[in-house]
Amino acid sequence: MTERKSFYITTPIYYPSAKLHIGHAYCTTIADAAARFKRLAGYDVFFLTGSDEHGQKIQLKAAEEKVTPIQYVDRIVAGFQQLWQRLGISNDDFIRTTEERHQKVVQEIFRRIYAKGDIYKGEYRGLYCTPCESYWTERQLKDGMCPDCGRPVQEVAEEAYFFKLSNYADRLLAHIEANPDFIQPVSRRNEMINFIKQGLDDLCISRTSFDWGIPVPGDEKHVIYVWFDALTNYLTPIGFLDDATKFGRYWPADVHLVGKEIVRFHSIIWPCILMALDLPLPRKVYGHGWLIVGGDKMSKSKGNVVDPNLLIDEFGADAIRYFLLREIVLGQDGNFSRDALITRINADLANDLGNLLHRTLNMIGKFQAGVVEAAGPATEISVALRTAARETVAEYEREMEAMELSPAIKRVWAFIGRANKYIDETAPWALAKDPAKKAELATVLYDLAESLRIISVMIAPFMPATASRIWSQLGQKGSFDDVRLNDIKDFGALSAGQTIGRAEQLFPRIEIEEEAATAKPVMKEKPAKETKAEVKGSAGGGEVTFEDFSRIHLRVVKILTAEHVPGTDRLLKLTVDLGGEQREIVSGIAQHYEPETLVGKTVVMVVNLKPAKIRGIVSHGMILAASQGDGLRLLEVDMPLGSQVK
Ligand code: ME8
Repeated sequence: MTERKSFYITTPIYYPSAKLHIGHAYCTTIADAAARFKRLAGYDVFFLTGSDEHGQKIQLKAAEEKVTPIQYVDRIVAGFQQLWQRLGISNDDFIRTTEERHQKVVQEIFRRIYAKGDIYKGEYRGLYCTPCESYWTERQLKDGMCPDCGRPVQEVAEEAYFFKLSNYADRLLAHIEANPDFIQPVSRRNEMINFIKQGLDDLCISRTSFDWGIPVPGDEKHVIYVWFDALTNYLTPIGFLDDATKFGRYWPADVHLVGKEIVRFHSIIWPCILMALDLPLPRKVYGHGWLIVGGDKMSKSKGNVVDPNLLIDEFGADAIRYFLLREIVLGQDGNFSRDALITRINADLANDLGNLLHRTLNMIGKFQAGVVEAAGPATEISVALRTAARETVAEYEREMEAMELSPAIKRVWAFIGRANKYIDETAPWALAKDPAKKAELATVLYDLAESLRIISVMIAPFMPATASRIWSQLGQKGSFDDVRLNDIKDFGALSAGQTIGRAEQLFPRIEIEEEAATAKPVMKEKPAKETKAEVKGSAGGGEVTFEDFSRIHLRVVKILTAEHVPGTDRLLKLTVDLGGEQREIVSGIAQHYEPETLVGKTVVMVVNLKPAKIRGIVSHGMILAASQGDGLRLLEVDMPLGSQVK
């Protein structure tokens, strides 16, 4: 038996200095789609993500919260792991740099490179801002002062260990030039070549000014610099020190997927460390672009940080994954907006994909009593559809192998469009009326069910939960995990005689209704709309179960701006901060509050309310108020932004 080809892909290990945002989710989703595709293509895949937990910044954060550093990171990292689970991330391991297995690797690597003479003790000189506990270079200063707090800095010198990066610059340059695919995209590669050509200084790899890190072996007042510690994470879980077979199978890594700002660490420092260890270099460092929000870089101070957990609550993981992978071309920056997300969900998922599935299952149910019959003789139009399916699978494979995810998705959607058109062209409802056309009808319905089976496999890397839902609605047996790309290369592998499963809607349309200006988008005495829950037998009616209630997500938000909606006397347009993310909402409270008195109030908002268009403004939520008679007061609370109300 031939050994299966292996594929090792990594994401950056993220800092637990704050909660993860949609940019982190973007990177991890790309890596997940690539890993899932390779599994589908029959590779033996190892997919790694994790957390980068040491360093001064984390130590300061923990001190601010009056907990120990490990208590602090344990809490945040549990949130990382929960997010990845909710987003359907299929990582094979999760590396935390505070784990003992990692500490051993870092110290061993330090020892080996030191023994070789490529690490030496020297003096680190820098400009230090005591109140900020930060080192700066001359260039980073603002008017000679600390760029963070504006206070004077002092020149300090401290004993430190250095890695002889300079020893490896020529070999590295030769490697980059001989391997055009090593750094991608090409714009990043050119940047790196220019950077190396300017000359590489030796790298300071230890600190004595704080102690939240891995101690230098034999000189424990030093801790190892966070990047030296972090980069070596890629070796730890694949058995660098303890499992030579596993290590041989997965190293060198096939792809280190990273954001463009850290390509330099991965394509210069990391290869030099590996050369010093006499280890082969990774095959590829891929620098993806940044997600921007409303045309701006995400930042806490701008309040435009998008929380992926809230998006999953509202739209489900697969819709978010689809949007990120389809909308943004790998390697380029891309914009995230809720409106664009909703448009994609409605057009591509509810309409194109949802309708194809719904129409097909409906017709098999109605015209063939729910059993997919064997195809009759192929018609010209059927041959054309089958050819399109084969070509789509072949091109999809080529693009996915090249990590061209967005083009691959577009190709699958072109085929979904082709299959929808096939329904219109063949008009199965007309064929069903004519007994002489039974065989022709069987061909059409078989072709559609088989197309959907093929589509479900192709979308599995992007939308794993949706793929297996389609699979079971088609009545396919067995676990989706056993499906391989080879199973869809020949059109016609779907076995006839199978009973289809229960049809379920994949993606409900997100209605953005035009609401009348008299709409009451604040909660009055009673909820404006009852939930879909069945209301059983209570005298007052309107009883809801706890599950019904917990579907309503309430959070503490702060009102940032408030203004009248022109031409109305009841409506105000508000911008609110959910603790990072900003939303626009329309609220019918103008008769109770002057806009300027609202700014700064901390109130409660329903965050997963269906968006509604009111007077041309899309309102993404509803704030709660209590009212009696003509009086109305918002529910103000004294809790941190983003707190859940339950
Ligand atoms: O740099 N758009 O961790 P980090 C897209 N611990 N991707 C984004 C993004 C955005 N707006 N913001 C962040 C570190 N990312 C180090 C890495 S690796 C050995 C050590 C993604 O928490 C992107 O992949 O700052 C970026 O490179 C990474 O998160 C940085 O995460």
